Amino acid sequence: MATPMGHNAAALPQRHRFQTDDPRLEPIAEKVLAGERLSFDDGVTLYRSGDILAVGWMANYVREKLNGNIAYFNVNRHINPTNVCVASCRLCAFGLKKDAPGTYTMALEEAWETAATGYTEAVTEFHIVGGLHPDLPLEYFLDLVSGLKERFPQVHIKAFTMVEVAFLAKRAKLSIRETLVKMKQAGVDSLPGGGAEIFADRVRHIICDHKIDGGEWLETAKTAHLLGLRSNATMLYGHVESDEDRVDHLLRLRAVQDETGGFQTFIPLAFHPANTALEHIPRTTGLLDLKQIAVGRLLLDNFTHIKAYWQMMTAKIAQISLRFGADDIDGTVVEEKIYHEAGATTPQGLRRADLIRLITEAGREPFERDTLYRAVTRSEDSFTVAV
Ligand code: V47
Repeated sequence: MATPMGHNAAALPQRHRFQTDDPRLEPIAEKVLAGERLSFDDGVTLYRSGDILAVGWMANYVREKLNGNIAYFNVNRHINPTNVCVASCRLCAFGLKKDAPGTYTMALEEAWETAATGYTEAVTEFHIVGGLHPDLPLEYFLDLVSGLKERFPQVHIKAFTMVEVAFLAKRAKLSIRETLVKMKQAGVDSLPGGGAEIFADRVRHIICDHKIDGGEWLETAKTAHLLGLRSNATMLYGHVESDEDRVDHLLRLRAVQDETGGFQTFIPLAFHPANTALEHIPRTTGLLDLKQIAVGRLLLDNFTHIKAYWQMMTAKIAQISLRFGADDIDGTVVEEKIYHEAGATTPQGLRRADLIRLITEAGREPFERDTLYRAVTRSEDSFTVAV
């Protein structure tokens, strides 16, 4: 699958002034400057180094080589059709058991109305994910998507994590491939990157025991890619995982990307402990958040984009991360629920102008993209996507 680049006009002169007080980073920097692939041990060394500026410098070097001075954003809306979930993931504050107080499930009309709210900003993407509902059949989700396509034909539908796909396939007694084919026919254009968490079994048993395992997540992603559906990939960090677990996760993503080329963006997600069964774990620090972006950029040499999801890491850290390896800060989002149930204090949405200010102030060039990283050009309230 070709990566939609080609608008890399703002290439910057590369700076070759690597400096560090950590001698273990010297051989890694040599590899980075020579464009060589980093190893498992290099990844662990990067995580363990205290020289965040040197790690960030290397990541920024790669980021500018791939994406010049551009920083991407989009105008999107999240829709979470239900918070009812059969899984009891310790990491999650969003999903609830069917009969618990506070559950909701949108009727189709309600989901379509939610999509229309705030549409005046000319949304180019609906991001749709939700709980694993025991009673909602695959048809509900197919009708939800085809109804959205009918009403908003120009909006890209990025829907259903690999975990939801696998769950719905099982319920419908279909293969993963058959389920994805039906989703694609209904109007799903790509898949979000959620549910990956950390692939290592030891960690999955603790934080999300009821989800598909890491191998199944990767196989589902591969199947989607082979059907021509691109997807994102995430990693949830800052809970019970080790540096080795993080590196293992990144290298397993890199291996699939070598095979399919179907991942668009890597998005590290900081664990938010409030209201979860892991509430005793402290929140991640700004330093770890930046390190995560940088190490992701350095190890995932076959991913074009690294996203600093501002909702998760705060707009302040997302802005700084544009100099630590990130080239994308996600979108307007409009109505985030998953992180806000888990104690996020960021606003539930930002306006287009806010995103542009964050990027410009970081000395980057704002580039409004659609989900496939094509340019969106606007005139007053209409917009077109340049293909
Ligand atoms: O899969 C759930 C994570 C993910 C918590 O693809 C939590 O463009 C932290 O995947 N603390 C959903 N994280 C969000 C997601 C995403 C977000 C933005 C863009 C894209 C994309 C994907 O959030 C879940 C899980 O990994 N999550 N609960 C929590 N308490």
